[in-house]
Amino acid sequence: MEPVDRRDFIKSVAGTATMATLDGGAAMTPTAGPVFLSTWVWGKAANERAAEVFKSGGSLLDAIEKGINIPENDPNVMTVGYGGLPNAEGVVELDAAIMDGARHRAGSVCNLHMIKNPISVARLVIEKTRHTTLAGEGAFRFALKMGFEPQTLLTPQSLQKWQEWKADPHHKTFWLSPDNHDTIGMVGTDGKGHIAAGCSTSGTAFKIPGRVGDSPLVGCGLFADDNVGAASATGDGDLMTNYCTSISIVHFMARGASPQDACMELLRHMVKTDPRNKEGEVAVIAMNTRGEAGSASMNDRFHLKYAHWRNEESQILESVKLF
Ligand code: SD4
Repeated sequence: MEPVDRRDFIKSVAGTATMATLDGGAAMTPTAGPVFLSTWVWGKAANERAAEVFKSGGSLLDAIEKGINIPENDPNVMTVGYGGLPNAEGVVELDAAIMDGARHRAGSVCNLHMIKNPISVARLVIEKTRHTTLAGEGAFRFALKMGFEPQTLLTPQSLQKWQEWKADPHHKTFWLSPDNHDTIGMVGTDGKGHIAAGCSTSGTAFKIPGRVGDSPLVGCGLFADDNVGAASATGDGDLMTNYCTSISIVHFMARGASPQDACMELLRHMVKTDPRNKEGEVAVIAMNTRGEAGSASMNDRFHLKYAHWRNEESQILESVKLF
C-alpha cells in the first residue's frame, strides 16, 4: 500500500457521499450476519465462543464478554487473566474494558488482582453502576460484591517465569524497556449495524506495580461506535496510549477510510510524529458496521496474527505490516 499524506487522505475522503459521522450521520449498510475479529491466534477460540453465545440468543456484549473469558481462563495464555505474568513484585494485576457502540458506553477495570475474569467485572461496571472505570482495591471490592470468587492468579509456570526474571541480575525492568506483550482485543458486529469491542490483559510482564496500560482506557485499547465501527489495539500500551489508537482509527473510518486504510493511517501518523515509532510494538484491528475488517502491525518484530469469524468460517490471518 502506498503511503498517503495526511492532508491528501483527508481530501480524498472529503467528498465521500456515504461518509459516516461520529455524531450519527449516514449509516452504513450493515452486513448480513455477525462477524468477530480478535487479536492473536488464541482469538480464534474466543471468536468461536462469541459466535456460539450470539447464535444462542446472547447479546453482542454477552458474546464479546464470554468470548474473552476463553483466554482469560486459559493458564497457557500467559498474558491474559489466570496465568497472566505478574508485575515486578509478583502480583498479577489485570486490565480490561468493554464498550457498547449502541449506548456509547464503556466499563473498565484497571489493576484488578485475584479475579480471573476482569472483562466480566468491566461488563458489570456498565450494567450496575454509573461509573466507567474502577481501579485497584476498589475494583477488587466491587468484584467481590458482584459475587466473583477471589483466587490466586499465579500458576506454577507464571511464578517460575517471575522467579527467573527476578533472579536474573540483568533483567529488563520498565525503568528501561518493554518486551513482553499480548492482549486479547475483540471487535464484533451483529450484522445489523450494531458494533461492540472488548479487551483484556495482564499488561506488560513485570511492570511497575500500579502501571495502567492502554487496554482499559476507552479510546486507547478499544473504541466502538454504532455510527462508524470499532477498533482495538495490542502492543506497547505505554506508547499507544499517547496516540489514543482506537478512537483515532474510528475517526479515520468516520472520514471514509476502510478499516484497513484506517489502521495503516494511524500507524503512519505515529511514524510521522516520531520516526522512532517504526520500532514500536504496535498492532491494531478494526471493523466497520458493515462487518468489513482490517488489521495492521508496525513491523516484523511485533507482527500480529489475528482471528476472523464470519459465516461459520473461523480463520487466522496475518496483519499487514507497515515496515
Ligand atoms: C499493555 N497493550 O498493557 C497492553 C499489552 C499488550 O500485546 O497489548 N500486549 O500495554
